[in-house]
Amino acid sequence: MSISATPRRIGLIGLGLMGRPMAMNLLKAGHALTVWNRTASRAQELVAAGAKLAKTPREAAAEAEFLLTMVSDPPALEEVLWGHEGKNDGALGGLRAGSIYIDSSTISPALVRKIAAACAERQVRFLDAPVTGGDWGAREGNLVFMIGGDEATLKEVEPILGVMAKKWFHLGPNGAGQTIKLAMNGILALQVGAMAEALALVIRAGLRGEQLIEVMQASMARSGVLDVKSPLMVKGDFKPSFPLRLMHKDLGLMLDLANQLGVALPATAAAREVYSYVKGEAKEDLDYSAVMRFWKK
Ligand code: NA7
Repeated sequence: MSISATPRRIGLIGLGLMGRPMAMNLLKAGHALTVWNRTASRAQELVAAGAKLAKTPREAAAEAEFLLTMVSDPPALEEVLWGHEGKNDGALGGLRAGSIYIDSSTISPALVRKIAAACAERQVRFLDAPVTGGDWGAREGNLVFMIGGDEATLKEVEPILGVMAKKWFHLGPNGAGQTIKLAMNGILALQVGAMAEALALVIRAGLRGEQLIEVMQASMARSGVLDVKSPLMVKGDFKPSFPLRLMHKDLGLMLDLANQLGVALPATAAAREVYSYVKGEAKEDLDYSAVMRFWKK
């Protein structure tokens, strides 16, 4: 879905694994980009490529026609948006009436609604727009956005999304994007967790993990995520593409939402226990496929 873009003034907050390559693609497409990151040194490469570095989230938002945020979790986003007491440094305070704010962090639908209300007070249009595709998708401009919010606003941001994504879905009002994203990550966590369990069994039985992978790839059990993750799980290569700490966060957000809605998710709850254990034991940042380590004790 690549669309050629007229240069726009864009602010981008959050230069982690995902935000950095997304920002680089926006710069390469010719947009005027102002970035802010809590750890300023992570902006070096982008500044060298032409981005302006803001001193505060508020400053990153102040000139922006479009503001994007890509931070780790709900507390991080609240800090960035509402700022620190007495400092007047939050991004919301900087946003101009008429601008569009797009959040691509994975957060709760409840926080989405709080942000939507704060934006409405300021005549700012807001989309929840979490993504899937990992850091590879972010680098290649191949992300998939899941959008909640007004359809006419989405139309306006499509030229910008087209720089970062191959596809996007309009899923309903604010919160719909996050709800679908949490449900999808629940499936990924369970699939990878199930693969880890099956590999543990096969290997303990004296067979090779590769045998299970080969058969699975020729069967109905085949899936994109398992094609990518299972060979790395057998090798024990857990370099983070989607960090386990973030998958653990998403399982928590999914269970909170299920609790609010009165839906029982027993398999998700069990999976979260396993991810919690591995997260607690890990000394370094690992990919979520490291859930495999639960069976390597
Ligand atoms: P990363 O690589 O962990 O990056 C997280 C970003 O969030 C990074 O820029 C962090 O800044 C920033 N962050 C974290 N806590 C805060 C606080 N308290 N205040 C301001 N900024 C903060 O995550 P990804 O890029 O892989 O993922 C981003 C989102 O997409 C996440 O919701 C995923 O679930 C999906 P730092 O550089 O550490 O100073």
